[in-house]
Amino acid sequence: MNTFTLFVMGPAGSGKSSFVASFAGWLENNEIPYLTVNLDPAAEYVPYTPDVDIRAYVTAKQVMDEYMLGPNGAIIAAVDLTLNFIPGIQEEVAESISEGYILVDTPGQMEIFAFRRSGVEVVKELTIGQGGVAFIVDAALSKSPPTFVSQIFLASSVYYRFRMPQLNLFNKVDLLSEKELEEMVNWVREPTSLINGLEKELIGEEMIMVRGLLESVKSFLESFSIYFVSTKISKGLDSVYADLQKIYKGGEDYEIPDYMRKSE
Ligand SMILES: Nc1nc2c(ncn2[C@@H]2O[C@H](COP(=O)(O)OP(=O)(O)O)[C@@H](O)[C@H]2O)c(=O)[nH]1
Ligand SMILES: [Mg+2]
Repeated sequence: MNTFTLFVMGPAGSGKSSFVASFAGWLENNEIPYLTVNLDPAAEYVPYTPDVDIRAYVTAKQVMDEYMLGPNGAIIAAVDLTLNFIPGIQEEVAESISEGYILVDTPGQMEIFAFRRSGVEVVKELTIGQGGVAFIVDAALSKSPPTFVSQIFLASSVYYRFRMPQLNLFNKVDLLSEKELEEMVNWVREPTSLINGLEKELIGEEMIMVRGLLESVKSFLESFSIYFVSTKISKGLDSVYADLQKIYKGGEDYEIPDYMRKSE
């Protein structure tokens, strides 16, 4: 089937739902067929109208009342319960789209989705046609070398979990000064500058512990696609959309190493 299922993942509040809304708007303007799927059972508000919605099957609130769980336990249980509703969701999706994009918005708390077995199962079952991940983090929380590196670790852990083509977006660049953004862009272009910045903050033993890890950050930065965007002011999104289109058009013949290369 000529569809591209894009799973939008990232920490709570990084802008996953905003990205889905913004990409859906772009697809609409470009007359490219798409379908939006909300998989967040705890969402109270989403900035688009989901075509398929897990909340029609289960909500965190229902689970909280029914099983007398607290908010975190309820979200975990609701995400695990999602597996039971996969056939229904698959049917809804298949009935509504035969080509174009399936944009899947994932639960607010990424660890509940990305790092639990149910999340991996859901992704496997709901990938129709080509699959991919848009991993979104908050650029305003990544301004120093240590915080930037921790986001890269998060991105790589998601990559190793799902092993799908992954675009990594630093969102909310509208909250950065020009100088802060320039510095971040430079860390990606010249990972050595990031490593040097980090080394300055580390002392003796810490340095020995992380030296090997820094090498892996460097290779991640050298081989993965990283974008600096703002869904709020629609900045930097064109190259994300263009690269997604390349993956979509390439279909199954598209070789993973190619589309994971850094875009210049
Ligand atoms: N300043 C700024 N705020 C943003 C941007 N994208 C999203 N937000 C805000 O960040 C908050 C969380 O966004 P949301 O899309 O709900 O995040 P999610 O939890 O990852 O789905 C909301 O208040 C959004 O309005 C952006 O590019 N810039
Ligand atoms: Mg959301």
